[in-house]
Amino acid sequence: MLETEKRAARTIFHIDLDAFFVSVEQVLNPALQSKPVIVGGRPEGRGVVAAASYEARKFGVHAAIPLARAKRLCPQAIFLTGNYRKYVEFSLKFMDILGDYTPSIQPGGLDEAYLDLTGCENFGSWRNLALKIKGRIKQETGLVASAGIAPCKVVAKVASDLSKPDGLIEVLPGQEQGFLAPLPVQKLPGVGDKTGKMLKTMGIQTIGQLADMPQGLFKSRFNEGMVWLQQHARGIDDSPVEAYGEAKSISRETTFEKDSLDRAFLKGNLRYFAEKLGAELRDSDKKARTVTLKLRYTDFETINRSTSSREATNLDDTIFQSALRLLESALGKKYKPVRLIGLEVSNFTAGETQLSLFDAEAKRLEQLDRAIDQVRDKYGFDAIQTGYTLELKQRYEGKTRDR
Ligand code: TTP
Ligand code: MG
Repeated sequence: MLETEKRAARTIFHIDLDAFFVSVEQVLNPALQSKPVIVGGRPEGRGVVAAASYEARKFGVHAAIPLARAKRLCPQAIFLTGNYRKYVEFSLKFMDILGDYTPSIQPGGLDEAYLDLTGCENFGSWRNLALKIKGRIKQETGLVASAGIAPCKVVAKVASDLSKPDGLIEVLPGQEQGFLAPLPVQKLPGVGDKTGKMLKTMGIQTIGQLADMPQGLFKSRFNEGMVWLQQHARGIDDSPVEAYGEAKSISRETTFEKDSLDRAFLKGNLRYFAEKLGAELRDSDKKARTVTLKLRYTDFETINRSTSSREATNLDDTIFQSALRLLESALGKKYKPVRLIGLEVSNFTAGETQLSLFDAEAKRLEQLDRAIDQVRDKYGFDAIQTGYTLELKQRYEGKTRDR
């Protein structure tokens, strides 16, 4: 093999926990094991299924179907409301285990991650390493993971998905396209119901047919931005394993429908902004040294107050505490209602170089915040509430505009 070819070949693992929310419930309450269990809420409610055990899946129950329908399909199922905090705790343990094998980890949610193991010393086969990781996950968390090994991310993900439950599939370099070809096109990440139906009307049912579609025809049906889909269908995906992208925005502000003097309400808004800004900083792997509070009073007087610290941060709570101190000193004994409140973080440093990264507690908090970001990215900001934002939500639902 030529030197350049050797360098180009990568080893990517995709590891995804089986029936994650349900499995956590089963670990915490072994009486639920081997039973049809559904997390999402009461079947008489209006919600949808978040997770279903494999026993429940035999009856046709799966994520995103209405709970009422799940109840009709599987009347004997045990329905649970679920608890995100517990899932986040298990997720942290899971990610900690993965972190023992490489720093190059890209979480795709609470229960899945890509690992780039290219160039890592491996004294056995990749397969044995994956089995070892699966074994540790089982032993240390009680959860079952499935794994895909491939030279690129998309193939690794399809492989782990196909191997479920408790599976492991390795796709060797050169076998990517052949592995994908016979699979239904819906197995390819990015092909949802809509694209799947559209492809079906064109007679395309397998990933192989999508890969072989003449380029002109593909371009006539899909816009230029979709070229990657056909590349993926051919097992080609050069995207690196990377945790975080570029941040776009660093400030948040809201004009109230009704001017307010209620400090708990103002604090709730700041907590919400601190969580949003913290998430954006973590997302772009940045930390900020300066926090600025903006207040506009009922008479349009506008003030900006800043505080800077030597140590940069991307933690929700650190940003929030700075904002609170600024709010207290800005309001003082003033009793002038506020019509606009805003928060900004600035004075960035790149995340890696910060001392706090070596501080175990700060790192743990950061991981927790990141895990919460993942759930919110997938299922909406409301999926997880802290005490402050919950109060804000209850007081103020639908009345604030956040830009
Ligand atoms: P998934 O990994 O998609 O599903 P899963 O872990 O339940 O099952 P498996 O991987 O074995 O197919 O999602 C992880 C968790 O995310 C899932 O346990 C619950 C949550 N989730 C939702 O809340 N709503 C959803 O629509 C989906 C798909 C997942
Ligand atoms: Mg899963």
